[in-house]
Amino acid sequence: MADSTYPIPGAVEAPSRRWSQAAVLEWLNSWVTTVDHKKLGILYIVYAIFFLLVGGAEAIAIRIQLIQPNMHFLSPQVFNRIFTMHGTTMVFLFGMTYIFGFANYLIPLMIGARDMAFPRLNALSFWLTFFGGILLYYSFIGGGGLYGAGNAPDVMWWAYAPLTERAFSPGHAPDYWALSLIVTGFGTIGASINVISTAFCMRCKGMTLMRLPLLVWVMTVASGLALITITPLTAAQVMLLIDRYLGGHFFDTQAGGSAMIWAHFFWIFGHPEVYVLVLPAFAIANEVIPVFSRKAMFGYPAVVASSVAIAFVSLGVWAHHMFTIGMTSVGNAFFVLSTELVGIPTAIKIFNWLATMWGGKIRFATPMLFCTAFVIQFLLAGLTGIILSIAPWNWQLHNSYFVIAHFHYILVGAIAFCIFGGIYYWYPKVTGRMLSEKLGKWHFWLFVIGFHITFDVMHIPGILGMPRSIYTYEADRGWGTLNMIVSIGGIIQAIAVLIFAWNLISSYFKGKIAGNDPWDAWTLEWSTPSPPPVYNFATDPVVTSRRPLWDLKHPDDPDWHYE
Ligand code: HEM
Ligand SMILES: [Cu+2]
Repeated sequence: MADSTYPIPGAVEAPSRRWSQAAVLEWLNSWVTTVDHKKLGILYIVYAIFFLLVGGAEAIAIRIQLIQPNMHFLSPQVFNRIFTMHGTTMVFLFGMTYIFGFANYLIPLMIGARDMAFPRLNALSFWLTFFGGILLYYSFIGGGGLYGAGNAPDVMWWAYAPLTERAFSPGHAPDYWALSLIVTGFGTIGASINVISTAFCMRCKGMTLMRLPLLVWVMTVASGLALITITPLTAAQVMLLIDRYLGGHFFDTQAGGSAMIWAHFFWIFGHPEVYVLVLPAFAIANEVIPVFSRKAMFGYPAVVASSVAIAFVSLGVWAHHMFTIGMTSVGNAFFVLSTELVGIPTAIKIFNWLATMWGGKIRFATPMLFCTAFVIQFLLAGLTGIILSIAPWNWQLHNSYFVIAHFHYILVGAIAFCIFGGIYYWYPKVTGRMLSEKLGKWHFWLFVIGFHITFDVMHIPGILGMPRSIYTYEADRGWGTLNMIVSIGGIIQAIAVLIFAWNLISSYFKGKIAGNDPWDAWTLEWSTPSPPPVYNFATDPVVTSRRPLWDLKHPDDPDWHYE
């Protein structure tokens, strides 16, 4: 276990650290100019966690405003800005970046490569994303300053036309929304191209497509989907800017344009986006669940096929966000059915995870706790999705709090849980030290409990008719107690996330030394020192099965027996 032959940050290097100005500059320079996939991966993850905290703080601000009727914690305008920034931050700055953090760090290590296919494009993609995020938050400082929240976007994260036209939004809020997301969008395009090229072209000897670790497969599918769908979003944003500054009338209903064009462009991106965010969460669960069940993943080809199927089907369901615009009944029927079709590959996935755990020797270390909670969570979220996909029910629940409860069930229940699990799992590889299991268990239980208090209860005011995106509500509606409970759950989740942040920092300096392979795992990254050297592998690996490290550890029972 304790393996001190490798440079462990904080342990071996700490005594020689000189915090002179030159040393600090050199350290900064090494991060800013890096093209190493591992450093870029770490940058993406740190960026994502930072914006998870920012978006979380915004969520808490929203929940304080709604904790009881007639609150005046935020002004209506600042509420709109904070609310828009929460959604935009969580989807684009946190969700879209954690993917490339995990993908960048892990894919080359898992496929036995030295780096990504295009290291410089990789750095360019990260910095585009980075400056897009800065541009978005810079909007807080514009006219009206911080207290009035400046020019921060206030058009909701879906920015429906025609609210975004100059006539209705004269300031710069929609400009910040569109421009910063165009910039991060270019980063996403570069990063996706890199992931796909790396998975197809950089595999070591013996790593056939049917031996790719499932994480690599699923991340590649998600990147392909991101590449396809970011295009209509970018096009719509450019059209919006043309409307606002060059006299275009794409979305201007008074001049013969159509607000529906926006809705279509946005949701042909927006719906698959859910799967761009959720597939990488699946990818993490696909690695963690088998290792902690001591069994190979059940039904490898079915996992691959269902991921590809989910990506395809998700491209044909976007108008379930638009049932209330008054489509024809044939249109409605098509989108109800295509939406429910996604249930089939999703059910296959849940079945595969359960079958992997079935009869396994399960170890409930923190990574496994999070991934198990995710599976249960995802099943529940799927059920609320089916409710919403039925057109007449959708008419009832549209724009109600039920919708907010549903998508947080999916987004927080899948993404947040799997990211947490994944970070507990790979932190030892990245830093050479384990995260504290004790803090991990606190983090886990507080987060699950807070999560259920918030989002289970949130369905009820939705059914009782509480609309989404409202600034405040009257006392006689009977939503007060429910909202109080929802807000308290949110605060419990925030405490859990702060414990996590503390764990990340303190374990970096004081955590138990991890060694190469603390979980007794079987993918290639665990065969390298922790942290891995710049060149990853001293000699190019050659693999003969899906679980190369298992073969080394159990030569009597090699993995290819099971393929
Ligand atoms: C501690 C966790 C969180 C809490 C308590 C929370 C709370 C909220 C609340 C209260 C709203 C406003 C709903 C309304 O008034 O209509 C909201 C909106 C939103 N949240 Fe969160 N949130 C959390 C985490 C997340 C995460 C992790 C994501 C995404 C990965 C996310 C994505 C969104 C989006 C996209 C909206 C836009 C609202 C809409 O579509 O109507 N949230 N959130
Ligand atoms: Cu959708």
